[in-house]
Amino acid sequence: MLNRFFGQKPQQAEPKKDSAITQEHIEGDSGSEKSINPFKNSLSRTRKLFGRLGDSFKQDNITDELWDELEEALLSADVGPSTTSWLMERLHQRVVEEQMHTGSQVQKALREELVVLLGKPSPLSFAKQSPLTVMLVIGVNGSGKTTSIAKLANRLKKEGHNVILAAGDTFRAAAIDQLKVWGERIGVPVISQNPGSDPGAVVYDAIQAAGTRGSDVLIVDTAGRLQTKYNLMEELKKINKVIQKQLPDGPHELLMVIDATTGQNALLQARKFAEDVGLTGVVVTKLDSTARGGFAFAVSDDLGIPIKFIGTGEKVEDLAPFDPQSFVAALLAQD
Ligand SMILES: Nc1nc2c(ncn2[C@@H]2O[C@H](COP(=O)(O)OP(=O)(O)O)[C@@H](O)[C@H]2O)c(=O)[nH]1
Ligand SMILES: [Mg+2]
Repeated sequence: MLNRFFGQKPQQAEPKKDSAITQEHIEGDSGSEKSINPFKNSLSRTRKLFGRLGDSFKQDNITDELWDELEEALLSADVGPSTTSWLMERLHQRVVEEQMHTGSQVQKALREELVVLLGKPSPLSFAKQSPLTVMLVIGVNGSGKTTSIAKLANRLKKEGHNVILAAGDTFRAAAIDQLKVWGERIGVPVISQNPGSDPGAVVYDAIQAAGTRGSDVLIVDTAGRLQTKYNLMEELKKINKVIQKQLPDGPHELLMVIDATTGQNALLQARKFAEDVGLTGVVVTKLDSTARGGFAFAVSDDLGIPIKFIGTGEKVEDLAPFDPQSFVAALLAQD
């Protein structure tokens, strides 16, 4: 038991107590922040799980009930068994070391540890040498790839980028059409070929088109089908080669879209991609339709790949750059 309380997570640096996390930052519950915190609405289902802890956090002693309720909330929110047990150990350890004796002290420590787990905000990387930044977007079918690409393109366009899209999911005619419809809606050109054509050829065309049109960002949609005859990883490596032949420093982002409602299962696949093709970031979608918002902590902790964006709904503007402090504030807000 003692061991459990003082266990150290392997390969995890001791969280720095002097990190620039102020209570004000973490609370994030002031009037103005409330209206702009993009995670507030989408985390409402998950927040309910933590809401039950409200009474225990108000106690002037640290009860067994608090620990039980906290563990249950973390597991129900899909923080995952390994990250949950690490957090519980870490908090027990801090209670002893810092001689905490009230529920609100534990609550404050929880907020701090959750923010530390999520790491620093990680913005998109853009090409430093080549005039074109290429972002490859991968993920299983239905995870929200195409929708997230449209949201991202719309966002980058609004920021002043000249964006072009490549319909690299050539397996399904509907997937090509879907991207085209989005392209028209947001006013961004889509380069495509017939269904069944080689995704590498589509990407080659798109890079050429980007040059002609003066585009500075190319976002590539890819197939998400996994079956024995079709090796997604090999296909991805081929696309990578096509890009690198023309842009040696590309692709500049390899983003994996993960549906939060599928939870921990998706981590297995993500880990494989992280190892084999070098993911640079994760987009977690459908946070709004699940109580598994704690999944974000498992992604950061288990995968060690930064979350770059969160999908907060089905509309084109429902994509928020990931900000750990606002995320935790929204998760633990008391209303
Ligand atoms: N509620 C919600 N739905 C989403 C989100 N992102 C995508 N979707 C929906 O998920 C479904 C599949 O999305 P799609 O982009 O076609 O997935 P793809 O097969 O990976 O390209 C669509 O109905 C989208 O509207 C999100 O953040 N929130
Ligand atoms: Mg798609």
